[in-house]
Amino acid sequence: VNKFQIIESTLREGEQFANAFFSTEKKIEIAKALDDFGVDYIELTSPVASEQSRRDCEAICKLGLKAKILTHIRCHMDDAKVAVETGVDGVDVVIGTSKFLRQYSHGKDMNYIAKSAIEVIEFVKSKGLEIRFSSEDSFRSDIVDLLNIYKTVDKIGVDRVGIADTVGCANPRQVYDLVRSLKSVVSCDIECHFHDDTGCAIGNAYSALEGGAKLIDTCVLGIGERNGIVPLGGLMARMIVSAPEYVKSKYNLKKLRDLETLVAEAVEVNLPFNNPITGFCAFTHKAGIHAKAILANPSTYEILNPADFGITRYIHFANKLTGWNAIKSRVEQLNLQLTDDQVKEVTQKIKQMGDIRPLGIDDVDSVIKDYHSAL
Ligand code: HCA
Ligand code: CU
Repeated sequence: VNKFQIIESTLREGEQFANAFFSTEKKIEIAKALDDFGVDYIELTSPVASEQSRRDCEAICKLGLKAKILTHIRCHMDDAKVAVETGVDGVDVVIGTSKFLRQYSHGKDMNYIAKSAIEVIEFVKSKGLEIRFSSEDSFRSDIVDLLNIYKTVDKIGVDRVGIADTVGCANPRQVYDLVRSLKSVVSCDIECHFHDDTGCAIGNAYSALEGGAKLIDTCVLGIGERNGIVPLGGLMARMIVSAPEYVKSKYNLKKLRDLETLVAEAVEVNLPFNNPITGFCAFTHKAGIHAKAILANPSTYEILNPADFGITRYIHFANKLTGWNAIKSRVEQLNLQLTDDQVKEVTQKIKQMGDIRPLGIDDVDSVIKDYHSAL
């Protein structure tokens, strides 16, 4: 779990998000922001997808970023020949192995898949580039077929093999089991790609790392095909708890909010209210009992420290669930002097008002000030 790496796919999987349309300038801006954040790899849309995709791929390769640049292609020599000319550091190759994809998508059998995989891998390696081989829809593929093809590509020297939960059907236990089985038959690194159709993407990513995978595919805000994949920020939240020193030293966490805002604006969505770390209320404490404990020691009700992400916590005191400790802290912020008994009395007035209607900060402040000046 400790030394995981990130393959950031906002500029590949993320382009498959319903709302995504990235201009060349926007892609460059996002690539630079991802690089500043410290992701290990940036994966780009296939250069054969469109003429613009090819030019953008070349342009991003020329930026001289610290992150390694990958492109993502079908397991086909036509694609591979174009990919190796773009200037990328490596190529991610994928082919469907489930019965669905073999029947309704490319119509090829496992022998054909193995043959074309070997041809493409040997070609990309001969150009001195990194190469990953992945099976699409791995969790609905025959396990014997899967392990055989991975064994074959491992023998000819791929850098990584990938598992993809293309339809988001997998659960954490299945992920753990598949990664363990795969680990017992290959010696290369294992990368995992999880869609979030059933809400398991981050949990699955964590299970994969526990099982011995090394790399996780992410997108900023989790954007991607349908409802997307593992979100970069959510994975950071999970991993800073599990491997705090590694995550804090490796990733520029204070840039997360700007990075998410950049992508949210580019694809015209809001930051989700319940987003880990950057959701508007992610560090807002409301109930009186919580507020009291947070004021005494934030760890009582916080597993993440907002300061690690350059964010401040907020004690929500303008509501009927408030308590006198939260109001006392507001009284101090207002620079007023009240005894504890007086604070308790004014708190009752605020709670009564909060039973009748939603309160704003102004409402609470004027109750406090009126009470104070009537003393
Ligand atoms: C798709 C392909 C993919 C590929 C994942 C990978 C998937 O758009 O269907 O290369 O590992 O989810 O299977 O994104
Ligand atoms: Cu995908």
